[in-house]
Amino acid sequence: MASFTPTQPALSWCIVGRGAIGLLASSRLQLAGYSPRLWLKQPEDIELLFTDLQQHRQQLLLPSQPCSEPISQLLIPVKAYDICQAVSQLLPYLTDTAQLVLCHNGMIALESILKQLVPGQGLWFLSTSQAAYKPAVDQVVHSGAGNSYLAKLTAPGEQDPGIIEAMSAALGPLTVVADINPLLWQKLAINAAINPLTALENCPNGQLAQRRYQAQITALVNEVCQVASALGYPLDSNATIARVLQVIDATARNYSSMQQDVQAGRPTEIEAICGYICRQAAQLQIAVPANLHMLNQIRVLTAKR
Ligand code: KPL
Repeated sequence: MASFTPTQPALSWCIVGRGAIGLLASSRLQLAGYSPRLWLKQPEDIELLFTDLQQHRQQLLLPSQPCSEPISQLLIPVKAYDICQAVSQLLPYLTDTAQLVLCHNGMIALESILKQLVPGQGLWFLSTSQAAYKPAVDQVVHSGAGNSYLAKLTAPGEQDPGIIEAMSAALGPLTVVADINPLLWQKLAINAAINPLTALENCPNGQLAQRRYQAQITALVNEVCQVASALGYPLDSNATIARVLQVIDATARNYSSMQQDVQAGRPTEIEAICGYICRQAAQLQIAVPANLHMLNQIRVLTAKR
């Protein structure tokens, strides 16, 4: 079992929560020589069985972040609806030059986070298609090879190369981009097409390759492309549908995060995905019936549970 030894501040990372992507990132960081520490509701060190893409299993010990130590590098791979609370809770522990990396599905109001930071602190966004799941609370499996995109949302700074290197180790292969918005809209289209449908059908992503889902997927994606384009992020419908089908194929045996949330009785990210699309569309006076239908269906399904 790999054990924790305190190292240089540049190698220490605080990771929020115990979600599958956070545990994947923590495991990969530790195996690359970093010192990841978990920020949990109930602080405890976690013994974790990590299975990598080659089915190689390793037992790791992930320590919890001590409240007494300031945090200079923070990865926040939590659900969209938990981010603001997580940031507010961690603010008192952040150094004046702390770097925060958000990583979530859907869209949130970033302004509310930006205005809580002091000028030396940096905010980043990482969008990933790496797939992971937790077969048990103390296990994480890296189940699908994806890639990640990273953008800095605040002004460039001295620590940037270190952050890029760490995030490559955590969730790479990594591409650094200047503007994350076009990628966020593409990811939003993928999540709007796959997540609610798989949650409603209670099926793995691969089932959506069947012909009977084609019309719904096309309608969902067309609407997202229309809204994105109206907001200044041109998104081609055919190319985006092709990308959705690629993701369905590449993650055929995986269950989407929303399917897993619904099955586990957890809140879903529907408000940050179809809800966000509907709100933007309403302001632009664009009709998005397919996304509205998904939003309402998931609301009904989760209210029942
Ligand atoms: O991001 C995903 C999710 O499940 O949230 C996809 C890409 C749909 C993979 O399952």
